[in-house]
Amino acid sequence: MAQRGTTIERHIFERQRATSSATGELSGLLQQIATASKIINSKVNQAGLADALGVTGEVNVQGEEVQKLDEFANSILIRCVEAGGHLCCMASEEVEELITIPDRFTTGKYVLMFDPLDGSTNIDVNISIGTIFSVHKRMTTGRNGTVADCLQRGTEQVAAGYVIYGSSTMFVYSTGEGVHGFTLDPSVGEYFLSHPNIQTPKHGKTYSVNDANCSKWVDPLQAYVNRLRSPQADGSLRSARYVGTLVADFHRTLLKGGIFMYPGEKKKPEGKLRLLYEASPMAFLAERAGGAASDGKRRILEIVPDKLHQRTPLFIGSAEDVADAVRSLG
Ligand code: P6P
Repeated sequence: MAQRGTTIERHIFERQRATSSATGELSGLLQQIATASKIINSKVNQAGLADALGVTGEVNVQGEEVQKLDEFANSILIRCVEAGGHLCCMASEEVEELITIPDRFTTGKYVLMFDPLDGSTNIDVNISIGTIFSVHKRMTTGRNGTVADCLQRGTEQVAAGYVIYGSSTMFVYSTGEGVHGFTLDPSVGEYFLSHPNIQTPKHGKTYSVNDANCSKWVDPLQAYVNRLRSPQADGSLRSARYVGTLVADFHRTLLKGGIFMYPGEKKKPEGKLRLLYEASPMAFLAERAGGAASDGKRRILEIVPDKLHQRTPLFIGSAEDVADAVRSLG
Protein backbone atom coordinates (compact mmCIF):
# COMPACT_ATOMS: atom_id res chain seq x y z
CA MET A 1 0.00 0.00 0.00
CA ALA A 2 1.56 3.31 -1.11
CA GLN A 3 2.23 5.65 1.78
CA ARG A 4 1.95 9.46 1.83
CA GLY A 5 5.31 10.95 0.86
CA THR A 6 5.29 8.55 -2.07
CA THR A 7 6.43 10.29 -5.24
CA ILE A 8 4.47 9.76 -8.43
CA GLU A 9 7.43 7.93 -9.96
CA ARG A 10 7.45 5.44 -7.09
CA HIS A 11 3.64 5.07 -7.23
CA ILE A 12 3.67 4.40 -10.97
CA PHE A 13 6.50 1.90 -10.53
CA GLU A 14 4.68 0.15 -7.68
CA ARG A 15 1.59 -0.19 -9.86
CA GLN A 16 3.76 -1.57 -12.65
CA ARG A 17 5.38 -4.09 -10.27
CA ALA A 18 1.91 -5.18 -9.12
CA THR A 19 0.87 -5.84 -12.74
CA SER A 20 2.51 -9.06 -13.92
CA SER A 21 2.04 -8.26 -17.61
CA ALA A 22 3.53 -4.76 -17.30
CA THR A 23 6.61 -4.03 -19.41
CA GLY A 24 7.30 -0.55 -18.05
CA GLU A 25 6.14 1.20 -21.23
CA LEU A 26 3.02 2.67 -19.66
CA SER A 27 5.05 3.73 -16.62
CA GLY A 28 7.50 5.51 -18.89
CA LEU A 29 4.70 7.31 -20.74
CA LEU A 30 2.96 8.44 -17.51
CA GLN A 31 6.23 9.78 -16.16
CA GLN A 32 6.85 11.71 -19.37
CA ILE A 33 3.37 13.25 -19.08
CA ALA A 34 4.12 14.20 -15.47
CA THR A 35 7.37 15.85 -16.60
CA ALA A 36 5.53 17.81 -19.30
CA SER A 37 3.02 19.00 -16.69
CA LYS A 38 5.82 20.37 -14.50
CA ILE A 39 7.12 22.44 -17.41
CA ILE A 40 3.62 23.66 -18.28
CA ASN A 41 3.00 24.46 -14.61
CA SER A 42 6.11 26.60 -14.48
CA LYS A 43 4.97 28.61 -17.51
CA VAL A 44 1.37 28.91 -16.25
CA ASN A 45 2.59 30.25 -12.90
CA GLN A 46 4.60 33.00 -14.58
CA ALA A 47 2.15 33.66 -17.43
CA GLY A 48 1.40 37.20 -16.35
CA LEU A 49 5.09 38.05 -16.11
CA ALA A 50 6.39 36.37 -19.21
CA ASP A 51 4.08 37.87 -21.80
CA ALA A 52 2.53 34.43 -22.09
CA LEU A 53 -0.98 35.74 -21.66
CA GLY A 54 -3.33 36.53 -24.47
CA VAL A 55 -3.95 35.02 -27.87
CA THR A 56 -1.70 34.05 -30.74
CA GLY A 57 -4.09 35.40 -33.33
CA GLU A 58 -4.81 31.90 -34.66
CA VAL A 59 -8.00 29.82 -34.40
CA ASN A 60 -7.87 26.09 -33.55
CA VAL A 61 -9.80 23.15 -34.96
CA GLN A 62 -12.58 23.93 -32.48
CA GLY A 63 -12.94 27.44 -33.90
CA GLU A 64 -11.57 28.86 -30.64
CA GLU A 65 -8.91 31.54 -30.37
CA VAL A 66 -5.57 29.86 -29.57
CA GLN A 67 -4.11 31.20 -26.35
CA LYS A 68 -0.32 31.48 -26.21
CA LEU A 69 -0.24 28.99 -23.35
CA ASP A 70 -2.44 26.53 -25.31
CA GLU A 71 0.16 26.40 -28.02
CA PHE A 72 3.02 26.17 -25.53
CA ALA A 73 1.37 23.33 -23.59
CA ASN A 74 0.60 21.44 -26.78
CA SER A 75 4.17 21.58 -28.04
CA ILE A 76 5.68 20.69 -24.63
CA LEU A 77 3.44 17.63 -24.27
CA ILE A 78 4.28 16.41 -27.77
CA ARG A 79 8.03 16.95 -27.29
CA CYS A 80 8.05 15.19 -23.91
CA VAL A 81 6.40 11.99 -25.19
CA GLU A 82 7.17 11.64 -28.90
CA ALA A 83 10.76 10.43 -28.43
CA GLY A 84 9.99 7.93 -25.67
CA GLY A 85 9.20 5.03 -28.01
CA HIS A 86 5.90 4.27 -26.23
CA LEU A 87 3.45 5.82 -28.73
CA CYS A 88 2.30 4.98 -32.25
CA CYS A 89 0.33 8.23 -32.64
CA MET A 90 -1.37 11.06 -30.73
CA ALA A 91 -4.41 13.32 -30.96
CA SER A 92 -4.68 16.80 -29.48
CA GLU A 93 -7.52 19.28 -29.09
CA GLU A 94 -5.21 21.83 -30.68
CA VAL A 95 -4.39 19.79 -33.80
CA GLU A 96 -6.97 18.88 -36.44
CA GLU A 97 -5.13 15.90 -37.89
CA LEU A 98 -3.68 12.79 -36.23
CA ILE A 99 -0.18 13.49 -34.79
CA THR A 100 2.31 10.91 -36.06
CA ILE A 101 5.66 9.99 -34.49
CA PRO A 102 8.63 11.45 -36.43
CA ASP A 103 10.60 8.82 -38.38
CA ARG A 104 13.72 9.41 -36.26
CA PHE A 105 11.96 7.93 -33.22
CA THR A 106 10.82 4.38 -32.55
CA THR A 107 7.09 3.80 -32.02
CA GLY A 108 5.30 1.81 -29.34
CA LYS A 109 2.00 0.20 -28.46
CA TYR A 110 0.12 3.14 -26.93
CA VAL A 111 -2.05 5.97 -28.21
CA LEU A 112 -2.18 9.29 -26.32
CA MET A 113 -5.02 11.79 -26.69
CA PHE A 114 -5.06 15.04 -24.78
CA ASP A 115 -6.39 18.50 -24.21
CA PRO A 116 -3.12 20.29 -23.47
CA LEU A 117 -4.65 23.25 -21.68
CA ASP A 118 -8.33 22.98 -20.81
CA GLY A 119 -10.12 26.15 -19.78
CA SER A 120 -7.75 28.41 -21.65
CA THR A 121 -10.27 31.28 -21.73
CA ASN A 122 -9.71 31.46 -17.97
CA ILE A 123 -5.93 31.83 -18.25
CA ASP A 124 -5.91 35.64 -18.35
CA VAL A 125 -8.05 35.98 -15.23
CA ASN A 126 -6.00 33.57 -13.11
CA ILE A 127 -8.68 30.92 -12.76
CA SER A 128 -7.65 27.25 -12.53
CA ILE A 129 -6.90 25.51 -15.83
CA GLY A 130 -5.75 21.99 -16.61
CA THR A 131 -4.36 19.27 -18.85
CA ILE A 132 -6.42 16.13 -19.61
CA PHE A 133 -5.07 12.88 -21.08
CA SER A 134 -6.32 9.47 -22.18
CA VAL A 135 -4.24 6.38 -23.06
CA HIS A 136 -5.33 3.43 -25.21
CA LYS A 137 -3.48 0.40 -26.54
CA ARG A 138 -3.18 0.47 -30.32
CA MET A 139 -5.33 -1.95 -32.34
CA THR A 140 -3.51 -1.73 -35.69
CA THR A 141 -0.10 -3.10 -36.63
CA GLY A 142 2.71 -1.43 -38.55
CA ARG A 143 5.01 1.41 -37.52
CA ASN A 144 2.50 4.25 -37.41
CA GLY A 145 -0.83 4.27 -35.63
CA THR A 146 -3.97 5.46 -37.41
CA VAL A 147 -7.16 7.33 -36.50
CA ALA A 148 -8.76 3.90 -35.96
CA ASP A 149 -6.45 3.42 -32.96
CA CYS A 150 -7.96 6.59 -31.45
CA LEU A 151 -11.62 5.75 -32.11
CA GLN A 152 -12.02 3.21 -29.30
CA ARG A 153 -14.68 3.01 -26.58
CA GLY A 154 -13.71 4.67 -23.31
CA THR A 155 -13.96 1.28 -21.60
CA GLU A 156 -10.77 0.32 -23.48
CA GLN A 157 -8.63 3.04 -21.87
CA VAL A 158 -5.57 1.70 -20.06
CA ALA A 159 -4.97 4.99 -18.22
CA ALA A 160 -6.46 8.46 -17.90
CA GLY A 161 -5.79 11.52 -15.83
CA TYR A 162 -5.59 15.26 -15.53
CA VAL A 163 -3.42 17.98 -14.06
CA ILE A 164 -5.08 20.96 -12.38
CA TYR A 165 -3.00 24.13 -12.27
CA GLY A 166 -4.79 25.78 -9.36
CA SER A 167 -4.05 27.03 -5.83
CA SER A 168 -1.79 24.00 -5.89
CA THR A 169 -0.88 21.85 -8.87
CA MET A 170 -2.22 18.32 -8.72
CA PHE A 171 -1.75 15.27 -10.94
CA VAL A 172 -4.70 12.85 -10.72
CA TYR A 173 -4.58 9.52 -12.59
CA SER A 174 -5.81 5.97 -12.76
CA THR A 175 -4.55 2.87 -14.55
CA GLY A 176 -7.76 1.11 -13.62
CA GLU A 177 -7.03 0.31 -9.97
CA GLY A 178 -8.32 3.32 -8.04
CA VAL A 179 -7.86 7.04 -8.62
CA HIS A 180 -4.84 8.69 -7.01
CA GLY A 181 -3.97 12.37 -6.53
CA PHE A 182 -0.49 13.86 -6.23
CA THR A 183 0.36 17.41 -5.18
CA LEU A 184 3.38 19.18 -6.66
CA ASP A 185 5.94 20.44 -4.16
CA PRO A 186 7.50 23.20 -6.28
CA SER A 187 10.45 23.49 -3.90
CA VAL A 188 11.68 20.06 -4.98
CA GLY A 189 9.82 19.71 -8.29
CA GLU A 190 8.23 16.44 -7.21
CA TYR A 191 4.62 15.23 -7.12
CA PHE A 192 3.83 13.58 -3.75
CA LEU A 193 0.86 11.30 -3.05
CA SER A 194 -1.72 13.47 -1.27
CA HIS A 195 -5.06 11.87 -2.20
CA PRO A 196 -4.71 8.06 -2.27
CA ASN A 197 -7.64 6.07 -3.68
CA ILE A 198 -10.11 8.93 -4.19
CA GLN A 199 -13.76 7.90 -3.69
CA THR A 200 -16.62 10.14 -4.87
CA PRO A 201 -19.57 10.35 -2.40
CA LYS A 202 -22.69 8.57 -3.72
CA HIS A 203 -24.59 11.88 -3.48
CA GLY A 204 -23.49 15.50 -3.22
CA LYS A 205 -25.33 18.78 -2.73
CA THR A 206 -23.49 20.70 -5.45
CA TYR A 207 -24.65 21.02 -9.03
CA SER A 208 -22.50 22.64 -11.69
CA VAL A 209 -23.82 23.93 -15.02
CA ASN A 210 -23.64 27.13 -17.07
CA ASP A 211 -27.04 28.48 -16.10
CA ALA A 212 -26.93 31.15 -18.85
CA ASN A 213 -27.68 28.39 -21.37
CA CYS A 214 -30.99 27.32 -19.76
CA SER A 215 -33.18 28.85 -22.50
CA LYS A 216 -31.39 26.58 -25.02
CA TRP A 217 -32.14 23.37 -23.11
CA VAL A 218 -34.93 20.90 -23.91
CA ASP A 219 -37.90 21.03 -21.54
CA PRO A 220 -37.03 17.91 -19.42
CA LEU A 221 -33.58 19.38 -18.77
CA GLN A 222 -35.02 22.76 -17.77
CA ALA A 223 -37.43 20.98 -15.39
CA TYR A 224 -34.56 18.90 -13.94
CA VAL A 225 -32.31 21.91 -13.27
CA ASN A 226 -35.27 23.83 -11.83
CA ARG A 227 -35.68 20.95 -9.38
CA LEU A 228 -32.00 21.22 -8.43
CA ARG A 229 -32.52 24.92 -7.74
CA SER A 230 -35.43 24.15 -5.37
CA PRO A 231 -35.25 22.94 -1.75
CA GLN A 232 -34.70 19.19 -1.37
CA ALA A 233 -37.24 16.91 0.35
CA ASP A 234 -35.68 17.71 3.74
CA GLY A 235 -35.92 21.45 3.03
CA SER A 236 -32.17 21.85 2.51
CA LEU A 237 -30.82 23.76 -0.46
CA ARG A 238 -28.18 22.54 -2.88
CA SER A 239 -25.26 24.77 -3.85
CA ALA A 240 -24.37 25.91 -7.36
CA ARG A 241 -20.73 26.09 -8.41
CA TYR A 242 -19.40 26.76 -11.92
CA VAL A 243 -15.76 27.61 -12.69
CA GLY A 244 -15.95 27.29 -16.45
CA THR A 245 -12.94 24.98 -16.58
CA LEU A 246 -13.89 21.31 -16.91
CA VAL A 247 -10.82 20.16 -14.97
CA ALA A 248 -11.65 22.42 -12.00
CA ASP A 249 -15.38 21.66 -11.97
CA PHE A 250 -14.69 17.94 -12.31
CA HIS A 251 -11.95 17.91 -9.64
CA ARG A 252 -14.33 19.47 -7.10
CA THR A 253 -17.08 17.00 -8.08
CA LEU A 254 -14.70 14.01 -7.91
CA LEU A 255 -13.63 14.91 -4.36
CA LYS A 256 -16.86 16.35 -2.90
CA GLY A 257 -19.62 14.71 -4.97
CA GLY A 258 -22.60 16.26 -6.74
CA ILE A 259 -22.96 16.64 -10.49
CA PHE A 260 -21.23 18.57 -13.25
CA MET A 261 -23.03 18.84 -16.56
CA TYR A 262 -22.44 20.33 -19.95
CA PRO A 263 -25.70 19.33 -21.67
CA GLY A 264 -26.64 19.36 -25.31
CA GLU A 265 -28.93 22.12 -26.54
CA LYS A 266 -31.99 22.20 -28.82
CA LYS A 267 -29.90 23.45 -31.73
CA LYS A 268 -26.65 21.77 -30.64
CA PRO A 269 -27.62 18.34 -29.21
CA GLU A 270 -23.98 17.16 -29.22
CA GLY A 271 -23.02 19.79 -26.64
CA LYS A 272 -19.58 21.43 -26.39
CA LEU A 273 -17.16 19.05 -24.69
CA ARG A 274 -15.06 16.63 -26.71
CA LEU A 275 -15.44 12.90 -26.18
CA LEU A 276 -11.97 11.46 -26.73
CA TYR A 277 -9.82 13.81 -24.64
CA GLU A 278 -12.30 15.41 -22.22
CA ALA A 279 -15.44 13.37 -21.43
CA SER A 280 -13.96 9.88 -21.85
CA PRO A 281 -10.90 10.27 -19.57
CA MET A 282 -13.00 12.05 -16.94
CA ALA A 283 -15.62 9.28 -17.17
CA PHE A 284 -12.86 6.65 -16.69
CA LEU A 285 -11.77 8.42 -13.50
CA ALA A 286 -15.33 9.06 -12.27
CA GLU A 287 -16.30 5.39 -12.55
CA ARG A 288 -13.11 4.19 -10.85
CA ALA A 289 -13.82 6.56 -8.00
CA GLY A 290 -17.31 5.06 -7.59
CA GLY A 291 -19.11 7.75 -9.59
CA ALA A 292 -20.77 7.77 -13.00
CA ALA A 293 -20.73 9.57 -16.34
CA SER A 294 -23.46 9.72 -18.99
CA ASP A 295 -24.34 11.64 -22.12
CA GLY A 296 -27.88 11.80 -20.74
CA LYS A 297 -28.79 8.41 -22.22
CA ARG A 298 -25.69 6.17 -22.33
CA ARG A 299 -22.54 5.57 -20.28
CA ILE A 300 -19.88 7.86 -21.75
CA LEU A 301 -17.47 4.91 -21.76
CA GLU A 302 -19.78 2.89 -24.02
CA ILE A 303 -19.90 5.47 -26.81
CA VAL A 304 -18.13 4.29 -29.98
CA PRO A 305 -16.38 7.37 -31.40
CA ASP A 306 -16.46 8.06 -35.13
CA LYS A 307 -14.48 11.32 -35.30
CA LEU A 308 -11.35 12.54 -33.47
CA HIS A 309 -12.92 15.79 -32.28
CA GLN A 310 -16.50 14.69 -31.81
CA ARG A 311 -18.46 16.32 -29.02
CA THR A 312 -20.81 14.82 -26.44
CA PRO A 313 -23.16 16.05 -23.75
CA LEU A 314 -21.74 15.21 -20.30
CA PHE A 315 -23.38 14.50 -16.94
CA ILE A 316 -20.70 13.34 -14.48
CA GLY A 317 -20.18 12.94 -10.73
CA SER A 318 -21.92 11.12 -7.87
CA ALA A 319 -23.53 7.86 -8.98
CA GLU A 320 -26.93 8.72 -7.47
CA ASP A 321 -26.95 12.24 -8.87
CA VAL A 322 -26.05 11.15 -12.40
CA ALA A 323 -28.69 8.40 -12.24
CA ASP A 324 -31.23 11.04 -11.13
CA ALA A 325 -30.29 13.26 -14.08
CA VAL A 326 -30.61 10.39 -16.58
CA ARG A 327 -34.02 9.42 -15.16
CA SER A 328 -35.20 13.04 -15.39
CA LEU A 329 -34.14 13.30 -19.04
CA GLY A 330 -35.49 9.88 -20.05
P1 P6P B 1 -18.81 27.63 -21.25
C1 P6P B 1 -13.35 25.53 -21.45
O1 P6P B 1 -13.38 26.39 -22.58
C2 P6P B 1 -14.29 24.35 -21.75
O2 P6P B 1 -13.88 23.68 -22.88
C3 P6P B 1 -14.35 23.44 -20.53
O3 P6P B 1 -13.15 23.39 -19.84
C4 P6P B 1 -15.46 24.06 -19.69
O4 P6P B 1 -16.14 23.10 -18.89
C5 P6P B 1 -16.41 24.61 -20.78
O5 P6P B 1 -15.62 24.85 -21.94
C6 P6P B 1 -17.04 25.91 -20.34
O6 P6P B 1 -17.90 26.31 -21.40
O7 P6P B 1 -19.67 27.60 -22.48
O8 P6P B 1 -19.63 27.43 -19.98
O9 P6P B 1 -17.87 28.79 -21.15
